[in-house]
Amino acid sequence: MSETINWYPGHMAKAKRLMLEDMKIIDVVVELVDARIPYSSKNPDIDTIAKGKSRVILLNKADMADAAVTARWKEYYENAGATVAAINARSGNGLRAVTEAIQTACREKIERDRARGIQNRPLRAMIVGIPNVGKSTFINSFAGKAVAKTGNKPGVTKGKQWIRLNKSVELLDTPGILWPKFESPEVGLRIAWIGSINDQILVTTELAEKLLVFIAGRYQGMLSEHYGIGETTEGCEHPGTELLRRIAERRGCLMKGGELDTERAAGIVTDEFRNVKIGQISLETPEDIAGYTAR
Ligand SMILES: Nc1nc2c(ncn2[C@@H]2O[C@H](COP(=O)(O)OP(=O)(O)OP(=O)(O)O)[C@@H](O)[C@H]2O)c(=O)[nH]1
Ligand SMILES: [Mg+2]
Repeated sequence: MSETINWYPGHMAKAKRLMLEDMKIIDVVVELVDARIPYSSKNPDIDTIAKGKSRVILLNKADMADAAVTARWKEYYENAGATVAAINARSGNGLRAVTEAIQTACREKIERDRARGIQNRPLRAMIVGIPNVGKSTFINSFAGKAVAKTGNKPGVTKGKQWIRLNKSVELLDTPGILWPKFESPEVGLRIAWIGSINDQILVTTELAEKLLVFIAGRYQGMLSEHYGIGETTEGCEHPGTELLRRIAERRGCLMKGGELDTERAAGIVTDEFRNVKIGQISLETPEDIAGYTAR
């Protein structure tokens, strides 16, 4: 992995062009971000694409994040004037608030229609977000049936797809897109941690080591509780490597010659983090992004 992770294949540039074209017939843009990284998973390009449109921000996968931090993010975006809801698209938790959020965001438009004598024209919502954030899962839960394809890896949805929810709302599912250049290595790192960048282009051990250092620093006691390892790395030149080695030892990750298989341990850490086995972890707070461009 180079200093800055970058992943912007051609199909994402194309998807972005198509989204711009569709914007003409869209009433509201529903933006899904990952509740564990509500800033880093928010595509700055959407601000340009959705210019002038009503917006709703959904903090998805709230079940995986630290609830106290999610509450602060909700407040953060509300203070910035957005309509926000924290949800779990998989279980359907929080979805009832979404209908209301969409109606609130579209209130002006509904009133305009009414003034012109247009009645019951369905609201058209475009569902956008980075790869693997849960767009298709959200659509299925919201629709109450499996209409969109989902999967736990980035790039499942290939083209756009309209889904008619009921008489009053139509949804457009879109492929997940990233942007050409992440503003900092941290943003790229966080997006990689949650699994929105194809793992094949990343170095698992480096990602896992950095994740362990983050968790040991911010969620003290969590690693020792889950892995039964000591967390102090005072005096260690490479704290992340040290933590990963301790986990490899505890989990019996050994290579043929008896050496520690840290690559296998890194795979375990990544999987267990992404399956919320280690704990509910938020990877950034509003303070962490102070000094970054607002979005
Ligand atoms: N725990 C949890 N898992 C979720 C939630 N929402 C989605 N997922 C899981 O996240 C993975 C990705 O979901 P998708 O709906 O395919 O994501 P997508 O945004 O459509 O992804 P692309 O089409 O690749 O851009 C799946 O394994 C879902 O089951 C949630 O709220 N909580
Ligand atoms: Mg999808």
